[in-house]
Amino acid sequence: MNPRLLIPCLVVSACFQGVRASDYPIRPVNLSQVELTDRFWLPKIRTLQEKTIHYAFAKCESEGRMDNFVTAGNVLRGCKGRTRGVMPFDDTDVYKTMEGAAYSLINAPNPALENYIDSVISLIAYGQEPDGYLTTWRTIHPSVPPANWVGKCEKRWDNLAMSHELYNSGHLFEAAAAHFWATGKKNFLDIALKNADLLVNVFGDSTIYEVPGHQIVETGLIKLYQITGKKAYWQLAKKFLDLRGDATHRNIRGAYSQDHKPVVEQDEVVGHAVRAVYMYAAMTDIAATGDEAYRHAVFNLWNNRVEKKMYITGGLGALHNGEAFGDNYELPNLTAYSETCAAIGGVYWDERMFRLTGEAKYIDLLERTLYNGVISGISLSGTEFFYPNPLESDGVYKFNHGHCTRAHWFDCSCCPTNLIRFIPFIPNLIYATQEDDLYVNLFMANKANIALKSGNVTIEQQTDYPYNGQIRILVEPEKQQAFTLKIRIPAWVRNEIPGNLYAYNNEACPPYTVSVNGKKRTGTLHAGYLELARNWKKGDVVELHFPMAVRTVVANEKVTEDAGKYAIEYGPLVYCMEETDNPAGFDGSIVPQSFTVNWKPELLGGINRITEKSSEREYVFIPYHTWSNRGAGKMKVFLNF
Ligand code: FUB
Ligand code: ZN
Repeated sequence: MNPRLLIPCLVVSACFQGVRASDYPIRPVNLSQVELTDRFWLPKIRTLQEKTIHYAFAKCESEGRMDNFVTAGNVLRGCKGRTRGVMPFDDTDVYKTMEGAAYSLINAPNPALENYIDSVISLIAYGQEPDGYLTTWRTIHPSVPPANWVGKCEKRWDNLAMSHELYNSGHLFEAAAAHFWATGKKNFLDIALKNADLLVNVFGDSTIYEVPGHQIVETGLIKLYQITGKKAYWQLAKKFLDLRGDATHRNIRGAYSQDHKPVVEQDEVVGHAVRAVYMYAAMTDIAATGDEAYRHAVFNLWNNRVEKKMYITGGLGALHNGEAFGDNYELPNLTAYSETCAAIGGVYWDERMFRLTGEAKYIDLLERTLYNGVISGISLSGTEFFYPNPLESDGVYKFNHGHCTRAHWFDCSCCPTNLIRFIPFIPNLIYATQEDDLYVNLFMANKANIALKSGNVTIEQQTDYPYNGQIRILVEPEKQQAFTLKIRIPAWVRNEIPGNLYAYNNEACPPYTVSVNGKKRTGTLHAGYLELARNWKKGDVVELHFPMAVRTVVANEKVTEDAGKYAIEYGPLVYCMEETDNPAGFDGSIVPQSFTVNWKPELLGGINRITEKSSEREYVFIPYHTWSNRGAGKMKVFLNF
């Protein structure tokens, strides 16, 4: 970090508020209430806090992303200047890093980082036009975009398909909302509100019918509405959504832009994958306000995603060409795009679908994506990244934007900064509440203070999940109180995978067990949850045992790419085979006969290594998310029978 950027900080009051109660029936338990102690997740979050955030801010400085705000401010004050960087959305890398840094402050207070963020906020304010407009490259020189593909943007909003002006606004809103929730300070939020008010004035009641080129302004506006209660923000978000596919007012752009028909009629996930999932998340926000047409559409879209277009890792978007979804069942392995940002967007969407419905299947998919297709995007060191996340590598093809292994950064660094934005937010996904129902959605060691209608309760999880399936939940209500603990019994424990695209095909995991204070409990699941309703008292203990077994998985026969192949899973983790562990016999068939699981604390940060000993040789498998931490080489998830 550059000390030149440091300015004195104001007093912090952590006031993480979450969303308005009225939007969704179920509320998340905010990460400010959760103290993580987990052996799997805490080191990842710490690495991000201690290394990745600083690394990304330094990149934003050295590559001119910070300077662009200063140059824009100078131009506004009569100087001349030119944009540094190559993307019209370079501003968003600053915003996304700020968002992750803000979330990180909640559980890891860091005055130096907070001062630094404040100094960046002052730069951003300096580069904002007096009426609230904020896209630095256009302020600096509207006819000189940072890349030729952006095209002419002499007038504001004239070329929304390419200019990324509204994408810049969207990430600004998301980051400013996070910063306000994390710190209680309004300095960043004020910049965002000024920009949002400009958008409302320009697009609100106007006859401009164009839609954002890259969605995210919609969820960003809704977050500002959740903070301020200003309905105009919500209305503009809905207007942007409703305008898609509206052929009466303009030339619609087609399926690539999710603009081929009205969103409420869309039933297939199509086009640019990141834009699509951000849009489906926003549509779910609208559905949560009681709009039946939106509700119907998000169910259809989600079903299409899990039944026809999802990688086993939860990854989304099969094609490099256009960073887009392929046709139904088109899921190549070697050339899979599966962009890290799309997986993160998928998690944001799933979390909303859960809060809309209370159904565990959305968290089942969220978990699959989180443990596989999201964290594959970042190296164990925290400073190397995947943009695409293929399911196979020949060790030669440069799938990762010019690299055949992880890269330190990209000209378009959307994925590294999206990981920064998302990973510190993960503790927000563990629990949720609805009156006196307490959902336990994810399993990681932590202690949380949770407010229920009947009173406050402390929940402590002791577990080594996903290394094993043993979980102890200590329940400490303030007083003896009646509530229902809704424990998600993961799909993998029930020998199921959401959608019918993939299926387990070897011997099932043994049945799970649950006990309360040592007494075995059984019961039918409701929407994927085991419901434990009782008068809870201090010292109550719930013990879960989810037996893990090495499972083989086959894809639906319509996925031609995976015909005659199988993948390996253990608990929530998808496994893969890397050449470095298997220098001989990598390309041959492997008969899945007998697997052994061994805990290897020294390998890849600590993993359960799986071996299969066929008659000829031993094969070694590692968790998919840990591949490519030992240099370039071949890798595959799907193996030949
Ligand atoms: O256009 C902004 C971001 O860059 C997209 O979300 C990514 O897919 C990459 O194209
Ligand atoms: Zn990306």
